[in-house]
Amino acid sequence: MNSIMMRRTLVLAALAVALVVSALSNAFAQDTITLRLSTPATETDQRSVALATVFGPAVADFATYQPHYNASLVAQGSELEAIATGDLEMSIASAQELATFFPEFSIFATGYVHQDAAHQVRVFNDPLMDPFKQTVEEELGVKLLAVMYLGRRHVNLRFPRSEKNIMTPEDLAGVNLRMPGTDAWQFLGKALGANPTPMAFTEVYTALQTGSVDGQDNPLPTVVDSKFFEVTKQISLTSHLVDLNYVAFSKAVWDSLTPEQQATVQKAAEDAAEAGRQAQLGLEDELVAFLEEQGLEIYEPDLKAFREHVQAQYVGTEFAASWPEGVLEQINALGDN
Ligand code: KDO
Repeated sequence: MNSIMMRRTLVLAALAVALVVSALSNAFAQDTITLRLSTPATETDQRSVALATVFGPAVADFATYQPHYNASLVAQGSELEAIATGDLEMSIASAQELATFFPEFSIFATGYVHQDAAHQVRVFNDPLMDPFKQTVEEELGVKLLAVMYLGRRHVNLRFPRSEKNIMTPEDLAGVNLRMPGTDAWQFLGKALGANPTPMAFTEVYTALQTGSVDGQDNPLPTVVDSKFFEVTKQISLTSHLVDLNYVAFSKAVWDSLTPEQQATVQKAAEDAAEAGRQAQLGLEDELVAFLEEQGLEIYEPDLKAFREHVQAQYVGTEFAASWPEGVLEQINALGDN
């Protein structure tokens, strides 16, 4: 090979190496995306802890997980819209919030439908969920990655049992019960027999302390984590909603990821949801004793009376009318009993 050919071969080889190096450097230099999450939950809430300790590290190669707690970045109930407009990438969404956009989601926010955490997982992973997920992706630009366990919601009041003994829905007549702001929540408050007051989660402690509300409803882990037990006297274990959240993720960001990165994000969300679920379940088992030590009276009401009354309130409502044919039966079939 003469010197000219030799030189040409060397130049082409150098170009090929440069091309590979630049391609590799681009791949590594790909901007790390920032995943801002906004939640009204505290930093110590088990769902927050699970996302920070499981999800964040799992995606760290290509994304920076950036949580904002106590609704410090986006007001509670406005997160989904913020994701849709590109002002947020993640949230711990509720079926009640989704129901403000898509009424059919109220089926997952209906009292006494989900039976327990495992039932929630079976429902979320069942094909019945596909049209719900698809609608949210196509119309809101939000991907629901996993279902999180918030816990069994109970009625938690400022009064001792001697003043207000909550055994049946009739006992809640006239009780000013704080419920989250959306229609599905307010309806649940009424279905329980109470007078619901809409209020953001971050205002609940002060409202209980000052007496501007008579009570609130949240699972035991939340009652402890947000210290509601300091300003309340009793918990009637109504279990009126085995409550859930969804790990909500920006579809636009999802579509910008490689298939490998998408698989990593999906698994990280599922692993975080499972870690948070086990933590919440563990707390629910042990917190009755802790709360009784704090002086709260904790007791089981007439669950049959509550279940029958609450479920009867949904019959014939616009919520029930929005439920796709047969879905409630499919959800019930996925339950244990
Ligand atoms: C609440 O405002 O009572 C609620 O429990 C509603 C849930 O959907 C969820 O928003 C939750 O607050 C927050 O995650 C704080 O725990």
